[in-house]
Order: sequence, then structure tokens, then C-alpha cells
Amino acid sequence: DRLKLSYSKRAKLTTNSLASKLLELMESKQTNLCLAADLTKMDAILELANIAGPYIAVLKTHVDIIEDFNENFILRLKELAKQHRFLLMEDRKFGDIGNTVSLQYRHGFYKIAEWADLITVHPIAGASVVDALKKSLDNITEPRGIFLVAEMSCKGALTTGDYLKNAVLMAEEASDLVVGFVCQSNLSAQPGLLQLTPGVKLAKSVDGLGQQYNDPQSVINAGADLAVVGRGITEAHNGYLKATLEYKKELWNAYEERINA
Ligand code: S5P
Repeated sequence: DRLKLSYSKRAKLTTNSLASKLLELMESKQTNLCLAADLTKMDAILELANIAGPYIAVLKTHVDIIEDFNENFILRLKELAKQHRFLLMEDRKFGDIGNTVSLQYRHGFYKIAEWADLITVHPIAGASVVDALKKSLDNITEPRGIFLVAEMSCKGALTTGDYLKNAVLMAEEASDLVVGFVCQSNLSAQPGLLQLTPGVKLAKSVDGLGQQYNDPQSVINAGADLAVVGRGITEAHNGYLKATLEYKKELWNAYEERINA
């Protein structure tokens, strides 16, 4: 059972070197927190990354919401990632045909493939999308990984039934570029794949725009290996550091209870 295995044991069961590195760093930093740094100014994100960095496994960005973006942002973010040992995930949710997603991944303003360790991809267009993304990694020497968005957290999401089932199958059968999937409940027994679950806040709630939140313990019990917290930290009244530490502790305790139960 995937849920009973420690991250360090699972690090030996992946088919992707980045997935192993991620699981090992989670174990050594004792964190399964993925911070969604959804702020619109470069300096604000960098400040958040510097404060939270030592306590998170992954920093997740939406670079297209940054108003003053330039290449310097990526350089500074990569420095912080190295210093504090976290991975970078660009939550681009690629969702087009293979040729288009590979252009979007490699080219354009953001050149995501050059700096993002991890990306998110909608499985809507089928398995060929993963192959196309893999092909477009020519000359990129660092390891890369994909999370397939199997199920969304928001109310009324269409990611149900056969779509959800096939999305998980696609992750299980995909090439070694796929390191896991984004979903809300335990859908795969495969120990080498990671479950990333967004929609996490200290108390079960909603945001008025469709987002639905569950608390850290329920999310970990529902199979999350990495829990995504955004506004729970970025809008916390007690400041970034205290909020980050609070989520880190709750999530890690829930994980330890899960593997020891
Ligand atoms: O189903 C999903 C998938 C993702 S990746 N639901 C989500 O909320 N996300 C992302 O997680 C979303 O784009 C945002 O960056 C983060 C949740 O942020 P929060 O502020 O609601 O915690």
C-alpha cells in the first residue's frame, strides 16, 4: 500500500530521478508542503520564497500572473531554490495538442523548460502530449517532471468518472517523465507516483470562487504526498513564517501518523 510506505522507501521505487530527489528532499527536510506563491510582483514572491524556502519541498508558481516579470526573477528564484533546497514547479496546466504544448514549454516569453523542475499538464489531449513534451526537452540536461492534472479541486469540476479514471491510468502508463498526478483522493497504488493535492487550509472552507478547502490531516489521509497551500500562507494574519511552520507541522504529523497507523 502506497500510503503506508515512507517517502524515503518510495524514493527507491520511482522511474524518474527527479521524483526520487523530491521524495528524498521531503524526507530530509521533513516537509510535504508545496507552497503556491500566487503573488503578482517579483519581489513579493522572492521574499516569500526566502522566508518559506527552508520549510517547503516545492515552490509552485504561475509566472503569467507576475506584472513586472523579467529574466532576473528566474535567476534569483533558482538561487533561492538551491540555497534552501526546494524544487520549482510552474503550474502552467498545459492543455493543447503535442506540437503546441511543446512550443509553449520551450519557447515564448517564459521558456519554462529551461528553469522549471516540474510542470502541470492536463491529460485532456491524450498520452501523446507527454511524448511531445518529452521530445521538446532536447539539450535540457537537468531532470524534469510532469504532474498530470487528473482531478480539480473546485466545485463542479468536470474531472470525474471515466476522465478521472483514464487520467490516472495515463499517469501509471506514461513515460518516466510523469512523476505523479494532481487529485483529491487516493486513486493509485503505484508507490513511485506522487499525489499532489491542492485545496488545503487549516479549516475546511470555500473561497467564494469555486475553490474547496480541506484540512491538512484529511488531505494527507486522502492520499496526498504533497499538499499545496496558497492563500492559507500568503494571506495568513500571523505572517509567512508562522503560517508556513504551522502548515508544515500539521502536514508532516499527518504523514507520520499515516505511515505508522
Ligand atoms: O485542482 C486544482 C489544481 C491546482 S494545481 N486546484 C488548485 O487550486 N490548483 C492550484 O493550487 C491553483 O492554481 C492555485 O495555485 C493553488 C491553490 O491556491 P489556494 O490559494 O487556493 O490555496
